[in-house]
Amino acid sequence: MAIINLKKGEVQAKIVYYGPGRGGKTTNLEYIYRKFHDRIKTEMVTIKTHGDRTLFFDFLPIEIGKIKGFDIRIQLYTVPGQVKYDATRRLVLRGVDGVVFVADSLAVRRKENILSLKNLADNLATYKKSLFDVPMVLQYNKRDLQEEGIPLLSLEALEKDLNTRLKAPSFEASALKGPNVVQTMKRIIVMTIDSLRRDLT
Ligand SMILES: Nc1nc2c(ncn2[C@@H]2O[C@H](COP(=O)(O)OP(=O)(O)OP(=O)(O)O)[C@@H](O)[C@H]2O)c(=O)[nH]1
Ligand SMILES: [Mg+2]
Repeated sequence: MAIINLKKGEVQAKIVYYGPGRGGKTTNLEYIYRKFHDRIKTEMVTIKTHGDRTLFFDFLPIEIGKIKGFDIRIQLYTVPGQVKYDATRRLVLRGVDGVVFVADSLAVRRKENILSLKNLADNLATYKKSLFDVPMVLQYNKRDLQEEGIPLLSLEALEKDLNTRLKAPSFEASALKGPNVVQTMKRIIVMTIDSLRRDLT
């Protein structure tokens, strides 16, 4: 839940990166952390990893300055994507204001993307929310692997599988190399703040 302090003119919003295991959620936050180092006052918090698998969550707070007179603080989180950590995913989703769904473009991960989006819908439902009322951006990650000749899902296939009903803004990205990582984040921040503003008025 966003924390809105009218007296101090502060808004704090929670954005969660969700998606299948190994899809690149943690890599998104690592890229953002490197890129905006000067604006991020604390270290990126990575709570428990085994190898590069997230076991609990990552947390990255950023201050993005003023929008309409309000100081905006954004907290970025990632969930652990592995199927077995469902209880943790649900916990991290508590009070979410916006979601980035990071899909894995690898052709072999098609089913995992679809199941993870379904899992997001189920977990939002436990908080009486739906995919359709939480601001959401889709990111089709790992597009850089195209150059390596690795079979990827086409943009059309990803849109058909994941975005036919949602019709959310979507970005082809590479969390590893950087294209569209910041654009993804900016879009979800704008959508989230817009939706909070609507709630405020
Ligand atoms: N080539 C390429 N590799 C990527 C990209 N994004 C992530 N990876 C790699 O994919 C692996 C998994 O990335 P993570 O960011 O740890 O994935 P995650 O979604 O956080 O995974 P969980 O924590 O298990 O849910 C790592 O080896 C990353 O380096 C990308 O855009 N391109
Ligand atoms: Mg991770």
